[in-house]
Order: sequence, then C-alpha cells, then structure tokens
Amino acid sequence: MKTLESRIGALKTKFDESLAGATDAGALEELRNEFLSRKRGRVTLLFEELKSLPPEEKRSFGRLVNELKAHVQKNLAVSLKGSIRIKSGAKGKLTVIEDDADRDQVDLTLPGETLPWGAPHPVMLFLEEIERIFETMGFSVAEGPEIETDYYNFEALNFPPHHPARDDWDTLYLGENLLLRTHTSPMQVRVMEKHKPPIRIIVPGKVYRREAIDPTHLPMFYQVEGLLVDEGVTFAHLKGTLDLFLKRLLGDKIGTRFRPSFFPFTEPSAEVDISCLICSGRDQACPVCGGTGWKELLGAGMINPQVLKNVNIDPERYSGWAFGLGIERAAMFCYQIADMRTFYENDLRFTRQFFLK
Ligand code: 2NL
Repeated sequence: MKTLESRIGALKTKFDESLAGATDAGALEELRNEFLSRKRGRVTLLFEELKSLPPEEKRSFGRLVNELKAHVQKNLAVSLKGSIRIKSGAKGKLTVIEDDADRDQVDLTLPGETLPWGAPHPVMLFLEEIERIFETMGFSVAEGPEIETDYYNFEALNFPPHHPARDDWDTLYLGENLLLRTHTSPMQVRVMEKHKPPIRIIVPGKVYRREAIDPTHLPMFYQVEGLLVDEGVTFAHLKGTLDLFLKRLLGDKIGTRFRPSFFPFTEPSAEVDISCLICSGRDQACPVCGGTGWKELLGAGMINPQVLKNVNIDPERYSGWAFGLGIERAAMFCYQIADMRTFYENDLRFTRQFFLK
C-alpha cells in the first residue's frame, strides 16, 4: 500500500510541473482533462482503485486522494502565470479572466447588468417644441458661443460701459473682457452683423447668471431668444407672432397680455404675461399666479435703433422685434413643477415622466 501513497505523491509532483509549464488556456484545459476527466482522469482512476481497498485503508488513502483532487482543482483555478486567471464555470469548464483586479469577484458566467434607460430631458423636449413652432413660421435656429466678449454681451446691445443697467444682469466674468453670456442676444448680434435683412432667427442655449440657487433661480439655465428684422416691421407683428406662438405651445385657450417695461436693447419694451393655466383668474389664492390671473413669461420689444446701428443695419429703412424666454421657467409653469432644481438632479423617476407628453 506504500506504493499507492508514493504514487499519489508522484502524481502531485507531475501535476505541479505540468501546471508550471502550462502557458495558455488550452494547456490548462488539457491538464484538467488529464487529471479530472470523468472517465480516464488520473484522479478519477485513483478513486476507482479505492473501491477495492479494505475499509480501514480506504479511509486513510481516501483522504490522500481527496487532498490531491482539491490541490489539482485549486491550482487549476488560480493560474500561477502573471495576470492570466483561470476560473471554473458551472460545468467545470475553464475560462480565462484577464482582469487582474477583483480577481475573485468576476464571474463571466453571470448575465450582464442592465443599465437603466434614460429619457429625453424635459427642458430639451420643451425647447424642441419651441423650435418646431418657430420653424413652421419661417424662422431658422442659430447657436453661438457660451463664452462671450463684453462687446457682444453688453456694448453692442446698448449697455454703455459701467452703466447701472448692467446691474440687472449679474454676470460671471472670466477676466477683463471675457464673460459667460447672460443671454443669447450676443449670437443675434453676430447674425445681424453677418446677414442682411430679412432676418428671422431664434437662438436657444445655455446662459449664466451670478445667482444664489433657490427653487426659482439657477446660475445656469436655458434661454431662447427670437429676432425678426425687415422693412416695415411693427409692434403689431410682435404681438401677433408671440400670441400665436404661446397659443401653439400652451393651448388655444390661453390669453396674452403686454405690459410696458424697459430693456436697453429694445424700445419700446414689454413684459408678456399669459393667462393662468391653473385657475384662469378664478382663484384668489392660486399659488401659481397669486390670484392675479396672469403669469409673466417673457420679455420683448422693438429692437432699439442704436442696436441696429451697431450692426450696420440702417434703422431708417429697417425695423425689428425681439423677445427672450427662460425655458425652465416656462416648462415649470406648463408642467407645474414647483422647484427648478429638480431639472438638474438627474433623477430618472422625474425625467421619465415627460417622455410620453
Ligand atoms: C427677458 C428679456 C429679451 C431681447 C431679449 C434682444 C436681442 C437683440 C436685440 C434686441 Cl440682439 N433684443 N433680445 C429683447 C427683449 C427681451 O429678454 O426677460 N428674457 C428672459
């Protein structure tokens, strides 16, 4: 019986030597077959031999054969060659795992993880709807840089240097002359510089203000501005276009109201209200309109002749109108979202709700 013991020792040595020489997955698979194959594996045959031994020897040699089997399995599973790793799958089949990290956690036999599906962002859905409406009215969409010069963001728009009107646009400066645009008007100036009237554009994009974050203010938000320049353009065109736009966006039932206002770049200027979608003016305590029946949605006006002069368009021949609209604010009103910050928390439970609208 000593021979059985020494045969087990010799087999172990042979296995260790073969394993040291096995450099790829194929060689390791062969080694596994040689020792563990169900029919003719060397370890399997030892178990067959055990069956014919008397009970007391069966126990002691059985332990040795089991140890050999465990040794073979363990060392096949952990290849000693560099970062090439071997793992036994469900049927004992060997798989090479090339990733050295997490060596004992990776199980390639498990199905992959499914990533949650996203959805179009409500701000983008709203913006695309606005673009569609203006495109059907013959407007083009223009986009421009978010980093602008003082000239395009302020001076060309009739804000003289150091003029107090600038205080209404809390600006994030990037040095003496560069800043994050506070509106998308700079791009409209660029288009007017390059193109002769008639001009019909809308300019959507991100804008930046030095604001404290609260439920109705963010330091970055989306704006869309519109601009039309041609011969004979009047305030009536502005009223008609914005009224039609807002009815298409929010429904035929809403009414619009223009109130006098001031912007350096338009004259005359107006703030444009829409009738309250929630209470239509019937609820004195309406949390959305505060009981007034109206909600301010955009600013607009006839382009200041000085702005036209700045871009070499003759204000004696041409006139035009422009407007500006904050997208998040409008979407909040339309979808009745109480807190602007929810747009940018990336919670899919929020984002997915707008997909089907
Ligand atoms: C607001 C007000 C407005 C404009 C933007 C504009 C642009 C040029 C010339 C004249 Cl190049 N005007 N844009 C005009 C009136 C109002 O925005 O409250 N926006 C959220």
